[in-house]
Amino acid sequence: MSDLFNQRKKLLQEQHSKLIAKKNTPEELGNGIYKRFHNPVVTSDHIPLNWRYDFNPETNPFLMERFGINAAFNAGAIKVKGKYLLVVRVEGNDRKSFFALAESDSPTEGFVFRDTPITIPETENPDTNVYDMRLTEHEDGWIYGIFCTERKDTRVPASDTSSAIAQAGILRTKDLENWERLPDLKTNSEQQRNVVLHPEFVDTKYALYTRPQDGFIDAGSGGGIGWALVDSMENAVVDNELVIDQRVYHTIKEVKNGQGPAPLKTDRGWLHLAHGVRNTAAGLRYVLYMFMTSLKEPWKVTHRPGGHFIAPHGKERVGDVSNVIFANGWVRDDDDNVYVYYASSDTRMHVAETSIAQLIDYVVNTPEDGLRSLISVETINQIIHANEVFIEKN
Ligand code: M1P
Repeated sequence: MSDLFNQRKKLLQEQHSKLIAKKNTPEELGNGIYKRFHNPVVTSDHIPLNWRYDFNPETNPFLMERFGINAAFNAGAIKVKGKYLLVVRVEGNDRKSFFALAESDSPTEGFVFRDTPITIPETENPDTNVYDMRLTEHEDGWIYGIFCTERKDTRVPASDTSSAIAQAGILRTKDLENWERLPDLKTNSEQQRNVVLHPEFVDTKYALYTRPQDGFIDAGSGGGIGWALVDSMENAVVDNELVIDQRVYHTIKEVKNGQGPAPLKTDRGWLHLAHGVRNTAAGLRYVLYMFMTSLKEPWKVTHRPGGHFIAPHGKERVGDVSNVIFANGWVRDDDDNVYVYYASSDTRMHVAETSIAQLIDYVVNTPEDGLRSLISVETINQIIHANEVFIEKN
């Protein structure tokens, strides 16, 4: 074994261990709604070294990376038996995404990947790419993982090597080790992404949040967060989709939107986290927003706080696909703290800490988007006026 090999091996292992052991601290002040943590919780550097390197000095004398990892982002999240579990979208340098489970005893640091990535069985129609799993602990006793399965659009001319069709793949598991692949969701929509299973039966049926769209990127005449009921998850067929949260002109969800993780049940209603997309001269901008739906009728929106909940900030703004915040996982802890696991710029995972009480307050008391500049000014004036008795002028 050469000195070079040994030196590199030692350094790689030291740096990896140091990264995993790194402490994470919350920002001091925050906005009162949540606190971001300073360090990302999972990055491509967290991926185990033995997935990336051949440690045989005979076959890899330079100790080169053999399978590069480009990004670790858009993770589904769940807490099981005291462990915080992230089903991370890991993307290789070859652009293919796959899922891998990282776990920790802490919600905010120390995430370690299990020994191997998750092997997702294919259907008779092989997936080219799989990503963005939403985990739902359903009252039927299964944990479902609904993800996007992407395949080449074979109807286009041979010269078109980028058109794709996205649909919803369905998995279920009891232990997060053994995953059963069910048939893909069937809908009348040309494309589907951001499909999420509601955790409870609704009128004895499974309920899904969908995102019908015409094209792979463009929502076209589709778009909006849809609501659909299916009889079974073993053969999930959607006949009707009702759009419950539309795209709206000159808002943070003007171009498209999509449900984040499964909603959280509270005594005031279902808390929803979603992403909204708008266009800018610098390209699309993805932010998170929230809304609340009725407990008894989860397809009816009761509260719509205006604007974004989390937007790209500081270093989060730059990455593989810059100016993107995306979330498909959160964990409600036993003490009603909530950990929002969000990805920045399709590159890395972060966490923000809040609570059910804060989220309800935010959703119920944040003014709705007035859709016109004048309404924004009137809303601020109302706040100023109401504050007059409480604070001195500055
Ligand atoms: O690149 C930003 C995001 O783009 C897609 O989101 P949407 O379906 O709303 O367009 C997804 O590919 C997502 O994974 C990605 O983070």
